[in-house]
Amino acid sequence: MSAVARAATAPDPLLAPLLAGDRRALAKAITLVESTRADHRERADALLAAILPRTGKSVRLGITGVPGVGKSTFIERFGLSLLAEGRRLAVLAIDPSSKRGGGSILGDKTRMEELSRAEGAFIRPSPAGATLGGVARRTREAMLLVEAAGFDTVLVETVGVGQSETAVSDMVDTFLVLLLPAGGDDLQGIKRGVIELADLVVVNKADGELKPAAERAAADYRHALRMLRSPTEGWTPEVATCSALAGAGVREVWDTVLRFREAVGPAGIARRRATQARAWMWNEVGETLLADLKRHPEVRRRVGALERDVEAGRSTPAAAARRLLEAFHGR
Ligand SMILES: Nc1nc2c(ncn2[C@@H]2O[C@H](COP(=O)(O)OP(=O)(O)O)[C@@H](O)[C@H]2O)c(=O)[nH]1
Ligand SMILES: [Mg+2]
Repeated sequence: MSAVARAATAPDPLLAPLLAGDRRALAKAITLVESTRADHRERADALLAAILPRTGKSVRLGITGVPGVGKSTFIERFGLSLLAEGRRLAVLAIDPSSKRGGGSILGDKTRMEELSRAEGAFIRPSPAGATLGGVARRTREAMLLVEAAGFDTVLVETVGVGQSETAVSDMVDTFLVLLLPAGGDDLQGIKRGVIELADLVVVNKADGELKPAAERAAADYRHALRMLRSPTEGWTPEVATCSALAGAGVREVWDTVLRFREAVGPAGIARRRATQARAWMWNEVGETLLADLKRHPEVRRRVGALERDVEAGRSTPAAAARRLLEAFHGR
C-alpha cells in the first residue's frame, strides 16, 4: 500500500507507540523524517501532521560554543540535574559538516555517558546532510517528534561553525552561548554575530587556575553585551560563569532559563515560535523547490553545459539560471 493510501485509511503504525513514548518508535520516526526518499517524505509529512497537536509543549533551548569549550560536559551535567527534577530531556545536534551522521554527538558519548544511558534522556546525533538548510529542517522535525513522545525539554546543540548558530537560534526559545575563559577583546573565533544571538552567555571552566580569568571574561562580556540589542523582547541578556566539570553554576543556568520564560511570558514565546514557523515554511518552500528542480530530467540534461558556459564566461550566471528555470517550467 502506498504511503498516501495508508495515510488516508489508517494511522501510521509508528503513531501510537510514538505518542506513548516508545523510544524505538521515536528513533524510527526520526530516521523516517531524515530520509530523502519521496515515499518516506510523504509518510513523514502525514505522521508529522498527525502529531502536531501534541507538540510545542517543551522548553526549547539552543547551545553553541567552539569545539573544546565543554558543551558535552555541560550537557551531561545540566541534563542529569534536570532528570533529577523529573524532567525529560532530548538532546539533538546540528552539524552540517557531519558526513555520515553521528559525527558530533556520538564521538562525545563518552562525555555524556550517564546521560546517554538514562531513562529520561534521549540523545540523537546530527543528521547527515550536505546543506545546513537540509540538516536544520530535519532537526526541527525531530524536535516535534521528541515533543510528541513526551520530552518536556529539548536541547539543540551546534558546534560554532558558520551559519549553524543562526539556524539553531531560529528554532529555540532561548539561546545559550558557551565561552572559554579568555580576554574580552578576543572573541575566541566566535563572531560577534553569535554573541548577538545570545540570551545567555556562560563562561565555562570557571574552576582552579582558570577561575579568575573566567570572572574577568564574564565582566568583559557583560560590558560588551550592554552595547548590543537584545535578541529577545522583554529580556536583557545575562552573563554567568560555570564549571561543567565540577558542576558549579550549572543548575543556575536552568534557573536563568526559567526566569527568561517568566520575563518573556507565554505570549512572547508564542510570538517567537509563530515567527519561526512562518520562516520555516518559506525555508521549506525554498528547499523543496530546489530539490525538485535538481531532480527534473530536462534540468539535469542541460545543467552540465550551462555550468560550463558560466565557468568559461560564455554566459552570465543570471542568464544560465533563467535557462534552468525555463527547463524546469517546461518552456
Ligand atoms: N577545567 C575544566 N575543564 C572542562 C570543563 N568542561 C569541560 N572541560 C574539559 O574540556 C575538554 C572539552 O570538553 P567537551 O565537553 O568535550 O567540549 P565540547 O567539544 O564543547 O563538547 C575536555 O577535556 C573536558 O574535560 C570545565 O568546566 N572545567
Ligand atoms: Mg562535544
